[in-house]
Amino acid sequence: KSPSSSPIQFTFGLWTVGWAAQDPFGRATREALDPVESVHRLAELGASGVTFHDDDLVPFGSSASARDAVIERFRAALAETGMVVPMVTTDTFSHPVFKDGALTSNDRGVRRLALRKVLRQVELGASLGAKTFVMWGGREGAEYDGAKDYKAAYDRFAEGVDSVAAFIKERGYGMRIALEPKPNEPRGDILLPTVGHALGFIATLEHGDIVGLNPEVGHEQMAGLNFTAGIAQALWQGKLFHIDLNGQHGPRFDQDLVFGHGDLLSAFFTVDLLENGFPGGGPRYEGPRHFDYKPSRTEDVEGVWVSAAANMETYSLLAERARSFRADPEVQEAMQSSGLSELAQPTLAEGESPAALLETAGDLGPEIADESERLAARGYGHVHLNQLALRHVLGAA
Ligand code: GLT
Ligand code: MN
Ligand code: MN
Ligand code: MN
Repeated sequence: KSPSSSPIQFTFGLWTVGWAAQDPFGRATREALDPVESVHRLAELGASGVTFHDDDLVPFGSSASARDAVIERFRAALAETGMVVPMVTTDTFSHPVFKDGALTSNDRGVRRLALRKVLRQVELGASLGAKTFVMWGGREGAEYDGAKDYKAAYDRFAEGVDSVAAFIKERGYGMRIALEPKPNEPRGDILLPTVGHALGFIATLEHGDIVGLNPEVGHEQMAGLNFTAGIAQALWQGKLFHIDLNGQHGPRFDQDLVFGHGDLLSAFFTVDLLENGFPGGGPRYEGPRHFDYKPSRTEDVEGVWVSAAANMETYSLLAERARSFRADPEVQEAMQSSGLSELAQPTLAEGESPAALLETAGDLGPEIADESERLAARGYGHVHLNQLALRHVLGAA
């Protein structure tokens, strides 16, 4: 049961354990970590890979030779530990130059600089074997509706993402882009605030075939949305390219808690979907189980590693609970009476047209009232099914 004996592929952003815990009200409570040390410590804890922003690894503004040296040392740590880099991303939000956005800044010079920064990180990611390129538009947005031409902003956002996608294809990197939605923070309102907005946006792109999503638990919950339902739709549309797992207590500032330390039952159903798939089969998530959390400001450096391990332990425990849930005959019976398998059946019969349904299925007058009465009498037993889930989560089944 220990995380290190688990076959599940766990990955962490270097910026997660490496967060020095500065917040808007106070300075850092910990020293910055050496990325090489993070690689070693995470490997010892049982993780299989790390992810990073350009500036997490190579300090912003480094010379070419300094950059090469840092990358060389990092590659050696990867080789020594067997850790992989399945995803990389770009910091287009920290430097003051991005205060009005990166790919959607009102200033064209900023947009061109941002695009260069992103493309250079695509090159580095490809050289390290990354298969996913995350784009989180944290500064793409506004505080005031009058300060942004939203139509032009979406034009520029689409131009930016399509340019990166075209570059990836041209170079033959075989990489896919994963957009990460977030409703607000650091901007008052961020463009592509939710999974749904992002899916709609991707459908308009020229190179949308290699663009999907990197949904984060807390970001959907900040918008009051159901994370499991959101990733389920992304999966259904073949767009769940990557995932950011963490914890959040509903709509408030971004908490980035340990996975499962927010809404535990929601975390259970997320793991159940990721590990066991849809009850009736369908597309599965094959990517790494990636944690994007922040070790709380109260923790010292040892607490950082305790919290990193907690993410993997929680996921593994829930994966085990989700297995026992699906295998329980009582659960299977409850799923049956809930009608889960009936939903897989197409509503129209094979070859039946909507017009034929209208003609043959009977009168819509008094008869539909009787028919509806009969259908409405059914109890679905969804509460019983949910209670069984809760018993499994609590280890009481
Ligand atoms: C930043 C943000 C995260 C994103 C990262 C990728 S950066 O920490 O809060 O949600 O996933 O850019
Ligand atoms: Mn977050
Ligand atoms: Mn994230
Ligand atoms: Mn984050």
